Amino acid sequence: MDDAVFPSFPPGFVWGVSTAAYQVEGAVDEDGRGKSGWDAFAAGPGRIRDGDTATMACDHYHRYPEDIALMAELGVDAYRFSFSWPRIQPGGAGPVNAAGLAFYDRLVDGLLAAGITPSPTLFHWDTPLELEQAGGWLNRDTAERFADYAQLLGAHFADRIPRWTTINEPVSVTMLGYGAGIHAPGLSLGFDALPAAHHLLLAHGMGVQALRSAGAGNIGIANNHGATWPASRSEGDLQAAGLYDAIANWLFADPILNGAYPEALAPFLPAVPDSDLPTIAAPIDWYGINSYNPTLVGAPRAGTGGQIDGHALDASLPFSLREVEDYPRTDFGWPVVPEAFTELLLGFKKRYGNKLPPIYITENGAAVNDGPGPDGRVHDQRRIEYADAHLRALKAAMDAGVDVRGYFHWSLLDNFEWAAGYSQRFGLVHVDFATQRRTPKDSFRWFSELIRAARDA
Ligand code: GBH
Repeated sequence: MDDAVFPSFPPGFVWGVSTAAYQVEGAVDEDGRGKSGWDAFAAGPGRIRDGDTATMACDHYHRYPEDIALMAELGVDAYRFSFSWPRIQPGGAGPVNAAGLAFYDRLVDGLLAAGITPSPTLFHWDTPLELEQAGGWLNRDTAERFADYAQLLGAHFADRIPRWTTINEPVSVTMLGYGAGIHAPGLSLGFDALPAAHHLLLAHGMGVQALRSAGAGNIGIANNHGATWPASRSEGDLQAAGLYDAIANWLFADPILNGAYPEALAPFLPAVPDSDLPTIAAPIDWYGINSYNPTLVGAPRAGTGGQIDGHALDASLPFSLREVEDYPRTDFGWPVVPEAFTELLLGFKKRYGNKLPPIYITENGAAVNDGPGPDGRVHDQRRIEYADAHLRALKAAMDAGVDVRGYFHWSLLDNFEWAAGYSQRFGLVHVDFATQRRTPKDSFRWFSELIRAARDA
């Protein structure tokens, strides 16, 4: 912890850690799990750094008791994991796969026995392959299938699960999966990916309704957000940054919190039935924000759309992503800008006012790739600095009136970082992927002390 006294958080503030099924479970061929679009995508050549796959990942499917014990030692109140849809419904529809569901029974019961609140997400990107092959999120039917899946999980777990998240980051699925071809299913449709955004939002709203009808409550979504900074005050840069901001942030928040799409996107959005908007705006109990860094955006440049994590973007886009300069960077190259986190949260309060439900930070963290040193310990000081600064920035926003109820660090474990494979480590716990040995890092001890101090305060 920093020398400065750590700010106090309100009593009952929820401290947690996050993971996602495809990134940690492994066991992709066990107990009747169906394939997901990510299995197919990762198997293709050149998709994942070093040709990595999630076949084994952290073997959380078998090692969850050890991982629950680590969380108990860490002292978190809650664990945000995700259900694997193809484990529950192998083809994305129809009857439940009992053996797959039984894994989550064991996980949920183990968490409850350890005094940790299960806080699952229904969908964190592992679309059942059969649905993907039928068009995936470009196909409206996928939202209907998602509602069935939500209903089934709600009915099974309502009495044991007190906090639910529908979907993780529709923006990343839309932009990285269908827009830029960096994630599954690997389509590069540019603006033609926007129907996927609508169907993901529709699935969220239908999922909220299905969960409630099944008796489940305390429901939110986890949306990725980051401040958008224009590259300069020039007209062209301001305009491009405004458009990017509308797409990356408000496209995914306005329909949920405000019942309408941003005006600026009208020229790009598909025609949709009027009745979809009230469904998307189905009342939620809280709003989840995943946030890592701000993005610098400028007018298009000849020949380049800029890049995301080393992947080139299409030069025909009406904006180009630039590098935020003059700040430290994580090992992933992402800028470390805590004040942009405060700015983002204040921006939400300003944009939605009283319509903004309580917020949970459902993800925040940093890729810091240090491994065990000669002393066997992992001195990931830069992760501690990142988390410390972002928690202070969060507290600053709370002091300015933003109602934030909890913070989930991404992640408990080093894990399968999508297109970056195992090259980027976000865990409080180091994982040696050859042996599956877990080593709590210095940040684990830091976070654990912080949680205990916050609780005693
Ligand atoms: C989260 O994604 C994921 O939920 C999690 O699974 C992942 O491991 C973690 O963060 C760390 O990466 O989407 O085109 O508008 C955050 C990934 C990537 C989301 C960049 C926002 C911005 C560009 N972020 N993305 S775009």
